Amino acid sequence: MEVSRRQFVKATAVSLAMAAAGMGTATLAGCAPSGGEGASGSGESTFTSGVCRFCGTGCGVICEAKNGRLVSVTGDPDNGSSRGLNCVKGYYLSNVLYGEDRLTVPLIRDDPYTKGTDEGLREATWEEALDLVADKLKTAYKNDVSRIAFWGSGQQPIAEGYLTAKFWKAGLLSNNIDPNARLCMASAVVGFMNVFQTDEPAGSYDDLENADVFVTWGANMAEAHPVLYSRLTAHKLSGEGVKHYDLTCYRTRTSESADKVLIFRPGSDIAVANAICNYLIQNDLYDHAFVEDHLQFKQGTENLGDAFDDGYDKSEVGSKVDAVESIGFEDFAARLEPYTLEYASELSGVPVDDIRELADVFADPSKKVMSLWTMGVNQHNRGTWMNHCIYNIHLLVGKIAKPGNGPFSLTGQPSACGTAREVGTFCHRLPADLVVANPQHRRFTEAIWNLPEGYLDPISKPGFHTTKMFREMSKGNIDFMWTAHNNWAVSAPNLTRVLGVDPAYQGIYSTFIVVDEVYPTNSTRYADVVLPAALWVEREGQFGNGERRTTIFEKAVDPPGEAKWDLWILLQVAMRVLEGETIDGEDAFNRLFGFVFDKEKGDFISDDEKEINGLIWEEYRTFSNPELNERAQAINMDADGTFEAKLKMEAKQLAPYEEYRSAHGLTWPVREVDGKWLPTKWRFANGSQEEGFDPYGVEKYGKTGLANDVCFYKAKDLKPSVVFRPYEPPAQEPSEDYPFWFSTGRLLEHWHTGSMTMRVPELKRALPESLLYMNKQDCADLGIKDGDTVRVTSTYGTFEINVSTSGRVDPDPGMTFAAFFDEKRLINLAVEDIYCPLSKEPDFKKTCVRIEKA
Ligand SMILES: Nc1nc2c(c(=O)[nH]1)N[C@H]1C(S)=C(S)[C@@H](COP(=O)(O)OP(=O)(O)OC[C@H]3O[C@@H](n4cnc5c(=O)[nH]c(N)nc54)[C@H](O)[C@@H]3O)O[C@H]1N2
Ligand SMILES: Nc1nc2c(c(=O)[nH]1)N[C@H]1C(S)=C(S)[C@@H](COP(=O)(O)OP(=O)(O)OC[C@H]3O[C@@H](n4cnc5c(=O)[nH]c(N)nc54)[C@H](O)[C@@H]3O)O[C@H]1N2
Ligand code: SF4
Ligand SMILES: [Mo]
Repeated sequence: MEVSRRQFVKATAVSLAMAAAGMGTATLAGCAPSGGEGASGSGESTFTSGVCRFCGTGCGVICEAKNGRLVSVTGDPDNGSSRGLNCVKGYYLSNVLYGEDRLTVPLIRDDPYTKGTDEGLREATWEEALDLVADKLKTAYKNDVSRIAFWGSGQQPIAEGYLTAKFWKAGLLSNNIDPNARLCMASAVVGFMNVFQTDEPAGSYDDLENADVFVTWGANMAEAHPVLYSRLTAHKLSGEGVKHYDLTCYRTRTSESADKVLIFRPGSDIAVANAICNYLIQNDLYDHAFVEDHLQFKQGTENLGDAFDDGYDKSEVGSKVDAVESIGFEDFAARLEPYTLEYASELSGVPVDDIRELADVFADPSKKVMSLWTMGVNQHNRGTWMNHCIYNIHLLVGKIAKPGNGPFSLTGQPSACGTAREVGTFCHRLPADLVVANPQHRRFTEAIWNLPEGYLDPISKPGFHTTKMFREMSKGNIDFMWTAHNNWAVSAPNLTRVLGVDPAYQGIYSTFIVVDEVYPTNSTRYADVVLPAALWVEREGQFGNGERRTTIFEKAVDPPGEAKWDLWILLQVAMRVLEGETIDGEDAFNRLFGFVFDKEKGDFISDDEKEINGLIWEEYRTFSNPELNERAQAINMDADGTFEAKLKMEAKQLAPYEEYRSAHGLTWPVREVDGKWLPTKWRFANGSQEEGFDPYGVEKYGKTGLANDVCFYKAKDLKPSVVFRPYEPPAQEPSEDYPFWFSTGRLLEHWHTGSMTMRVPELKRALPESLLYMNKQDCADLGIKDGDTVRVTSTYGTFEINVSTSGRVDPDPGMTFAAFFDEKRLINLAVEDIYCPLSKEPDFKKTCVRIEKA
């Protein structure tokens, strides 16, 4: 036993050391091939397949359990997204389950004024806790349905997110449900919908082995998508002249392996992208045939000002931020003209020659280019616009939807795509790409949910998006808030306001807050009821990753103590809240959830979680495969003229549940060819399904012979939109009082708020606290040494943190960075909650601060 455990520790120590050492090439990103041996012992090992709990890379894993305990997690070579690799977080996944202070019994707070302290929570039975939660929810929703809210997550498994949305939207007729993905992917989503009228990237991770040039536009892949980064660097090292340009606001580990690092002033990325487009047009370097065959041009509302909720959305400009009008190619070119290389250089600080070099890369027809971006682009006061700007470049040169050629928006969370985006846990969405504001979309949803026509009409207006939800809570306008799979009391912007540190906003004390959690967190410190949840493979679930791959994680072990599957918790509450309610004379709960949950028994209809998940999947799948549902087929998809273009649900087919298990994950659209369910790697690229291409455009529209042999079959008029978006400045810029940029994000060892990874001793030791990374000269000017504690203050709030000039994040003068994994340093007390007016995603990257020695 000791020997193999030692071997395991040794193997993982190597990858951890690589991670901690801050080095930047493939294996050094902290990636290792399938890893350690399990702890041995007398019991038999059982092996289950799954997908990592952490980032949107979605690495496949094999879990080994012994004597009821998860003993090892290794890379799954059969998973197409990761091919056997895991990073250091994946390597330590089994330990994430076994922190000493797992929540194992429900907790109730009797005195709301103990919120925010370590006192006040007492143990309770499930019966008492569920009755209390249901009673509070029922009273609140009967009283005023606009005063309840659910805050979900891109870490919610698909089936759980689907039924949560169904309960909230159909059970309670409330749209006040939004996921943490609003803080993360919302700008990417709105960008996709505006440009292609369908969400999620056309390409796949296989582009990483097919590109000649990589451009990262605000993505620290070495820390945040380490396995994808190792595929990128491995391809770069293959000796085929592959290049990488890293556009960033500060040097990171990702910059270390780049051929060229272009450091730009925060927010000036739009000017750089526009200058590239302008250069391509002025020098006649764009793809004429592609422009002619595939593109339409637009411009939208401009001069958007600064968005945050108290008033902005209803203001004159706020109410028309989505408006666009068609323009001609010439108009588009004319709008771009001011964006000379010199002007962009002046705004961004990037040398003219560097911008030209990058533009020439896009112009070169012999180079396949893959653009990658994450939160630098999305968490941006013009985040949706910057997504547009990247598409504009790729579309002008036709470098899209072909192996190695792709604008690839990286997903952060394991199921931000699969759950938040695909099943409709946003306040404005329904499952699949449907939206609540569209009556035909509601009819279609009613058909699948077996609801009478018009039942969902009371929800025809979107509910509160995340920032509004928390701002309304802080004002005392939310009576009941339920959160799961997130830790908002650390991750939400402007915590000074949310947590009631600002005496003007004390709503948190009057809101009844329910938190489903696995560990005590800062959010549970503010909860009135804490419900202990099963963690990851303590139940079966599914995640949908950044390349549209849906993967099942199988149950490997039982949850500890009385901890329960989140779905069980949801349905127990739903059963109690909907007691006595009917739909068309039928019991409402049975109508909505009877297919999986037996009210008489007070539990699922079966103990087999595979069966329960399969049943939910099959219902959800009918949204994309309407041929499976007669009622759905009867809905006239063309009734409002836009529905057909928007919907074409069959274009996003999903396979039967068990296919995902046997395939270890499949990328949608998954189509049946000769009895086999085949995934798609390159959406819109005409070609055979067997080879991972997408025959749908040709089958449906007979569109062949167009430039690059692609068909954007979801786009209106089959043409994606190139939308002109001007440079507009960040909400705050450095001033005498607040002279530093404060940018925030993550580092390899820790996941988000650290609630899981800070409980893994090896990961905690490797990076025990969050540090403020600063430029050495700035430190010298302020008389600060490494390790000194400083006070960081913005117009929003203030916190203390220790300083580092180690260079792991290496900012130029005037720039600073910290990660948000450390509950003891609540950096979001000072982070602004100004958001992109189109996507409502907050800008976590550009708060201005002053720094003083504490
Ligand atoms: N280790 C680890 N990995 C993770 C996570 C984690 O918590 N830990 N979380 C996952 C999640 S949910 C997410 S969303 C991803 C995030 O992944 P990333 O977005 O890669 O990581 P961040 O640290 O948030 O952002 C850093 C990047 O933002 C850029 N940036 C800052 N300001 C600007 C700007 O004005 N414009 C542009 N274009 N770029 C700018 C910086 O240059 C830098 O490249 O990571 C995922 N992976
Ligand atoms: N300053 C700053 N703030 C940011 C960002 C930033 O870049 N800078 N990025 C934003 C982004 S992109 C994101 S995605 C968010 C992420 O922010 P959050 O999602 O709020 O943070 P997490 O730590 O991922 O919270 C997930 C919680 O779920 C718990 N958990 C784990 N498994 C389960 C389970 O099965 N059931 C239940 N009920 N709970 C479980 C974990 O213990 C953990 O506390 O943060 C945002 N906040
Ligand atoms: S954290 Fe991301 S890169 Fe690391 S193993 Fe998990 S999914 Fe893969
Ligand atoms: Mo995220």
